[in-house]
Amino acid sequence: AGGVSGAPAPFDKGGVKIALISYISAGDFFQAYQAGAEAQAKALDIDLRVFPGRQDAAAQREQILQAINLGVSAIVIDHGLPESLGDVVQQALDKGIKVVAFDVNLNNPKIPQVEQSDHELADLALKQAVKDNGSSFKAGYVYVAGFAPLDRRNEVWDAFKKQNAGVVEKARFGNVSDTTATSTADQAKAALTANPDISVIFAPYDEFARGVKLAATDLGITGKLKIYSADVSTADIQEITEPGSPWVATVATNPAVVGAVSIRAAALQVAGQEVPHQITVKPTLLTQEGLRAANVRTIEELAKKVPAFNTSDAVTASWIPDKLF
Ligand code: SR1
Repeated sequence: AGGVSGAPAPFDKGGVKIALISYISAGDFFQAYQAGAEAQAKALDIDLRVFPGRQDAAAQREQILQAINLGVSAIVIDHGLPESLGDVVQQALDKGIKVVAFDVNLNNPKIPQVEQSDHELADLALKQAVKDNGSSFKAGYVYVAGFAPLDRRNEVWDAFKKQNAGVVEKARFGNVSDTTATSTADQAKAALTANPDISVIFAPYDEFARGVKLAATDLGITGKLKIYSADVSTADIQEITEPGSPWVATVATNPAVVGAVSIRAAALQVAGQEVPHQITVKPTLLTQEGLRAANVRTIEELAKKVPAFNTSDAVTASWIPDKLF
C-alpha cells in the first residue's frame, strides 16, 4: 500500500480497511455497483472487504459484526432490512466506525444516505408511459414492499394513479430473490393471462422488467404490451433494443457510479471531512427509440454518448481520484 499523494490521513499511507456489505449481490445492478465501489476503492488504495449479499437478514447482521471485528474504519451497507440492522449498526458507530447506507433507511443522523432520486426516476418513467399511451390505460405493476428504493418509487405510483383516474391497476405482483427475473416471469404470466386488457407494465427494477418481458414473449403478446422500468446494464440495452421488444423505456443511473459515490462518502468521513446527510445520484430517461437511434449497444457506448452517465459530482474532493471508468 502506497497511499494517495496529497490525501489527508489515513489515505496518505493507504491500506485503509472498508467493508462493503450487501443484501443482494445477484443481478446486473448489484454487480455493477460492486465493480464501481471496487474501482473507487482501488483508486484510493483502500483495502476493500466485500461481503456478498444472500438476501438473508441474519447473514447481513453477522457480516456487520465480522467487519467490526476486522477493525474496519468504515462500513458501506448496500440495501437490507432496517429493522434487522439498527442495533449492529449502532455497535459499529459506538466503536467509531463510519457508516454509509445505500438504499436502506437507517434513520440515523450520523449515517449518510445514498440514493438515486427514486421519486424523479419513477416520475420520468411514468411521464414517458403517458407520452406513449395517453393517461387512460390498464396497467400491471411490479412491486415488493420493504425495499427503500421500491417503496419510494411506489409513493410516486400511488400519487400518479390518484392524478390519472383513467389509469387502472389491474394486477400487482413481484418477487425479490436470487431468481427475481424468472420468479417474476411466472407471476407475470398468470397476471397477464388473467388480465388480457393490460397494455402497460410499470416494473421499476430491471430484473422485474426482464421477467415481464420473458412472460410476454412466452405468451406471444409482445406486440400489445409496453414495459417501463428502472436501471440499465449492457444486457438490458440489448433486451430493450432488440426487434419487437416490449421494453420501451427505462430510467437509470450508472450503478458503478453509485458504488463509487458510496465509497467516497465513507472515505470522506474517515478523513474527518463533511458529508451531506442525503447524497443523490440523478437518473436519466433512456427510451428504446433513443437508444436505437444513437446505436447504443453497451453501457460503455451509453457513457460515451451521455457523459453525465459516467460520473457524479456527489461527495468529491480534490484528493479523491474520480475518473474511474
Ligand atoms: C430490490 S431493490 C432493487 C433496486 O435497488 C436499486 O435501487 C436498483 O435501482 C434496483 O432497481
